[in-house]
Amino acid sequence: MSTKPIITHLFTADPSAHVFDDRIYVYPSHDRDIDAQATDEGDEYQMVDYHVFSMEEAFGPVTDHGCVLHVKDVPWAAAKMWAPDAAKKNGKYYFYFPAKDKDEIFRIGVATGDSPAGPFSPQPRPMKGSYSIDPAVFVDDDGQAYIYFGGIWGGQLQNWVNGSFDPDAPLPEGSQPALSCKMAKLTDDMLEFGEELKDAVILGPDGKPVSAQDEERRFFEGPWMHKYNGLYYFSYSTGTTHLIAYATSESPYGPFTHRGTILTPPQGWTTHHSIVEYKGRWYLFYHDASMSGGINHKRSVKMAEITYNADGTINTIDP
Ligand code: FUB
Repeated sequence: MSTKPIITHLFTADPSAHVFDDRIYVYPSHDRDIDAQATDEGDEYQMVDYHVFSMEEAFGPVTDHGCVLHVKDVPWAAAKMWAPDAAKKNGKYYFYFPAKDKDEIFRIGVATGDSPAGPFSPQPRPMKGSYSIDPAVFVDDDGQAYIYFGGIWGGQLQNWVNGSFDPDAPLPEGSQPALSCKMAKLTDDMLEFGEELKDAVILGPDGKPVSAQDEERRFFEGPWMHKYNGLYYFSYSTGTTHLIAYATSESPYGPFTHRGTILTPPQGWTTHHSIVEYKGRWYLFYHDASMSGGINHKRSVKMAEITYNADGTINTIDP
């Protein structure tokens, strides 16, 4: 496993990796090299644009394709261009990103392009009914695309439990069921939710939805979906316990049974990942704050190979 950042000329985080046209493309957040005060709302993460990166060989040289989208080009967005993702359908590329709108509410936008390396042109409005952060789009073998998204605390997921934005909504506590990541099919044109949003429920060892106090298993932010041997793997950050955990299901809708930890805490507060298959091997992309000496909002993307056991469990990586 490599312990070095794969991108060293910029600070980058939240890497979403995909194989398009026989190359690995990485769609990360672009952390800024600025001084900023950390808050529970994540006010230190003041990103304004995105770059796309690609590589021909795992752990090989990385090409920076430059800035592919800037907040000033998105009519509805004002700030905090956080963790993005990308997808391909019918030869077109779709770039999904969260940003705060002019009322300081997170929404999810889509931008489209003809190349996986961008640039991407944003839709004039965010996805209808979208909120919170960290979109992850999974295209199943039959071509149907699904979006998973959400993040608690600064990601505002807790502010939407009654269908509209409530700035004072409390988080569930103790033995109450934890908040779930949201998910839905996408429309055929990939631009909107194709059905009512649903909960991606995670079940604990007792077969019941995990509770808010189960901070080693409950969803915090940074969802990802991949399929291995016909099984759907839903993985995510546990936030306060800094793990990348995973849970599996026979269906992209879940419920997902918690199976373990993919990545133990890296340096820095946040942890965020993606998983991709390339040339028959599976890779984890993640970030840490080692290149900045531990500054939480100056992170760097890394990669590692992951391996599966015969029972479908993933061997834990200790960064
Ligand atoms: O990069 C900003 C936020 O930090 C992301 O949206 C979260 O997943 C966390 O990594």
